[in-house]
Formats: sequence, structure tokens, C-alpha cells
Amino acid sequence: MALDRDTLDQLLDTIRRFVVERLVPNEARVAEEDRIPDELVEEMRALGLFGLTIPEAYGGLGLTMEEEVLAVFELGRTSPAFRSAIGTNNGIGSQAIVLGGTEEQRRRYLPRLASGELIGSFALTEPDAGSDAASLRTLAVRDGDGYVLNGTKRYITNAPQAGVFSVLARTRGPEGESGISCFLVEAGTPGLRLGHKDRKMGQQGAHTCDVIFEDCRVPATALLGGREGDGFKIAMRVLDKGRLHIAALSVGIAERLIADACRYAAERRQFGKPIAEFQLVQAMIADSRAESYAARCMVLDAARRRDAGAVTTLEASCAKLFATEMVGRVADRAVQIHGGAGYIAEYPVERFYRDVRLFRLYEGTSQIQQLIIARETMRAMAG
Ligand code: COS
Repeated sequence: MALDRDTLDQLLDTIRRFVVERLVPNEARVAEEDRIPDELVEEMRALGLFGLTIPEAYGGLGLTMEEEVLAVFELGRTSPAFRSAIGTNNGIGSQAIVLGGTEEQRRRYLPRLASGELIGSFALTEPDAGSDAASLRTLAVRDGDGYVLNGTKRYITNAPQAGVFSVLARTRGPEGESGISCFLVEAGTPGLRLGHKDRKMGQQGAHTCDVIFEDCRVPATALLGGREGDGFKIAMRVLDKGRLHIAALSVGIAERLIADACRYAAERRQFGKPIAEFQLVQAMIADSRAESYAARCMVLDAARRRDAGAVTTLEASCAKLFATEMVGRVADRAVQIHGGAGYIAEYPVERFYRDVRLFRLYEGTSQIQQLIIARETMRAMAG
């Protein structure tokens, strides 16, 4: 553990209270206005939530993976849009720099990412390169003392707010292609343009858009780690961690939904008694609880293995596959327990039902997780 037990308990308790007192009461407003009020973002900054995972040497809290998932279980108990605001800085928008940045790159970006002054964003996906990430076509051509980038990135989380993008691009120099590399490109660089904000099924308040590079020139110092050709592996390592974070988030949300469903079932009366007394309703609560508990155990086990130094590609994909599919089933049952009311926007379950659909898609679809699990399992069996 990076923190002693008391400090960790205090942190988790603070997050729990912040979620209950400040975030839950603002869920509906955020969904309606499609933005998180500035004062809440400011409070998140003051609590250190933007820098949970960034090493202490760069101004973050430097949480271990286990500590991070415990924090995310708590953050999951409200609309995922709030988590998304701090999600990229703690995950895919900072981890390439943490894992592969030069000391200078780390010092330039990580302290401001940790404080939330700067928002980080991860630009991998393209219109024709989603699940097949290695087929990306954005090109970075070496030119004098820098590179010129051309290409389009799609559905880039927090791009409208981002100050720095980790951009995956194919590098080409006089000697030909050197594979996929990662560049740190700052917002406002001439030739970098944002598309319109995407209109999404859920998670209003969290934003994605295209990031378009048109003859966008960056200095050689923008190349992550100063080395060409490392980008794909770094992106995969970033995702190994990100997938565990999404799995933890799914657990937190499932627990929130179960609590909402239990409360509703206790209050709602039919046939002369609370519907919680009917065994068919109890079965839905029981299945949801057993599955969310299983996912919680998987996430914690994978996080502990990772903290112990193991490569957890397999475990992260197992946890993401199971937890994100689980929260989809739990959200479906929560709507079912609410009956007709579950289809009405007045009840949070309607919104969560749409919000959680994304988890089975981003940071690798369930089918991609299956491919990774099979690949890793067969490799281990063969070895
Ligand atoms: N950690 C480190 N290295 C990894 C890795 C990991 N988790 N996964 C793959 N690599 C390495 C491989 O070892 C291989 O290295 P060598 O060329 O030295 O052998 C290289 O990366 C290519 O790996 P692989 O052949 O498995 O790549 P594929 O093109 O077959 O793609 C999948 C693998 C499908 C797993 C990958 O494209 C993927 O994760 N797709 C989903 C993308 C995604 O999650 N998008 C979400 C957008 S971000 S929100």
C-alpha cells in the first residue's frame, strides 16, 4: 500500500461523503445540462481526485492499483459522468506519460494533470481503426527537427476539455515506417482541430469528439520517451490498467443500482405488501448481489496481483469482461424491479441503464476481451 491504513480509510470516507453529499444530488442536473458545474470540478480538484494515480513525485497521490480500485468502487456510486471528468487524468490520459515518458515529459505534464489544471486525453481510435487498433492510419512524418501529423481520431474522451493528447500515430522517416509511436500534442497546436461534440446514448456531462490533425507540426520532444515504434505496446499497457479501472467502476455502479432497487422494492407496495417480499423480486436482487460480489473479488484480486508486480493482461480482461457485462444485467434488473417507473426519467435507474451500456464497448469491447483472454490462456497452456 502506498498509504497507511488510516490515511486510506480517510480518503475512502472523504470520497464516499463527497459522492453522497455533492455528486448524487447533482446527477439529474448534470444529465440535463450536459455539463458538470464548475464548482464541482473545483471541489474534485481540491480533493486531489485528478491525481489519484499519478506518482507522488509529480504531485499526485500515487495510489497503488488496489487503492485505486477501492476509490473507484466509491466513485462508482454516482453518475459515471463525474468519474469521467477525472478518469482520463488518472488513466488513459496520463498513463502513457507515466509509463513511457522521459523525465522532462513527466515533469512538464504530470504535476498539472495531477492538480486537474490540465486535462489529458488518449487518442487511439480512428474512424477505421477501433477494435483493430494496430490498423490505425494517422501518420507522423519526420520533417527537420520535428514531425508532421495527419489523420483523424474518433470518440476521444474529454477531448473538448483536453490540454494534452497522447496521440498514437504511424511514424515514417526517410528509412520508411518505424511502427506506431506516441506523441504528446498540446491543444492549440496549429493544425489540431476538434470536431463537434458527439451526441451520445448516455453519460451526459462526459464529452467525446473527433480530434483532427491537418499538417500539425510538433517538435521532436513531443515523441513519447524519445523513441519511435513503442507506441502500440504502451497503448496496450495503458489499456491493461484502464480496463481494471473500468471493471472497478462497474462494480461501484452495480452496488449503487442494487441499493436503489432494494429501496424501491421496500417502498413499492403491490398485492397488499412491499414487492421486496415477493421471491421473484428477491431472486433479481440475489443474482445481482452475487454477481457484483464476484466482480468485486475479481477486481481486487487482479489489482493485488498487479501491485505485486505481475503482468495482469489476462486478469484485467477477465475482470473487465465480467464486471461490465454484470453491470449491464444488474441495470436491467434494477429497471425491471422498478417496473414502469424504471422507464421514466424521474428515477436514476433509467439513466444508469443507458450510462452503463458504454462499459461493454470502450477500452476494448467484450469480444476483444474474450480474444485477449483466449490468447493469453492458450499461450500460458502452450508454455
Ligand atoms: N502489454 C504489452 N504488450 C502487448 C500487450 C499488452 N497488454 N498486448 C499486446 N502487446 C504487444 C504484443 O506482445 C506484440 O508485440 P510483438 O510485436 O513484439 O510480438 C504487439 O503488442 C502486437 O500485439 P498483437 O499481435 O496481440 O496485436 P493485435 O493487432 O493482434 O491486437 C488487440 C491485439 C486486439 C488485443 C488490440 O488491438 C486491442 O486491444 N484492441 C482493442 C483496442 C481498444 O481497446 N480500443 C479502445 C480505445 S481506447 S478507449
